[in-house]
Amino acid sequence: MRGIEERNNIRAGCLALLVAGMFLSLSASAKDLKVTVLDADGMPVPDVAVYLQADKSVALPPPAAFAVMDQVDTRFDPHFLVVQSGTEVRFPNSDVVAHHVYSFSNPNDFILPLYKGNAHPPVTFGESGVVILGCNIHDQMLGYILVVDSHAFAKTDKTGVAVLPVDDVPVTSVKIWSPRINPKGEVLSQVISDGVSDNFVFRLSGKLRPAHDSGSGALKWSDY
Ligand SMILES: [Cu+2]
Repeated sequence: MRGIEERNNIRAGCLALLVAGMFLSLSASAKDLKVTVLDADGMPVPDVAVYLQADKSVALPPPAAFAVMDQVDTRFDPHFLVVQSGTEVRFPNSDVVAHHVYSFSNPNDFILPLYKGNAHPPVTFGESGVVILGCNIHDQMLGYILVVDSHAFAKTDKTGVAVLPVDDVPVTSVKIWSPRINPKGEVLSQVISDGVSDNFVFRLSGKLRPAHDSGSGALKWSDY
């Protein structure tokens, strides 16, 4: 009897997945905010940070307990991390070789001298801004942490879409950033007005930098 119930549950689950897939584009509830990033040709741009700028007078909910910027195959993994200001970021080195991780990005600069594994305590990033990561041993290693004064953030998926949950925290604008759009850290912004659309589209007019690891033309540490 139990087996039949389980099979029925599995069937119901599969059906739910199918339905969810069919209506994926409509899955954003009325409380969600959908942001689409397109390039100058109208093609979707993945891996763009999208976040809601809260009213400065409002205290944000506390950040997540921690985030992880790993090092795998002599690369930062993920290449690009978004965290709320005040978040502790762990920098494990999962490689066999040692790395010497650092950033010169003021005021979030730091150094983790040559290490493997979890030799160093986490780094807390207290100020918003772009933190450009490098390794003193491997010049090709380049990564980013975007620190935001925001509790609502995501990255666009391969369709160029990010869906952000909207709660009771008053927000004033929606912002985007990617090293492919502006390596130095300037963000693009659209004002959020009361009662307006929950769909925002950023159509980029400028030429995008090639994606990381895409070969010639991609940003390198030496570009900074
Ligand atoms: Cu290294």
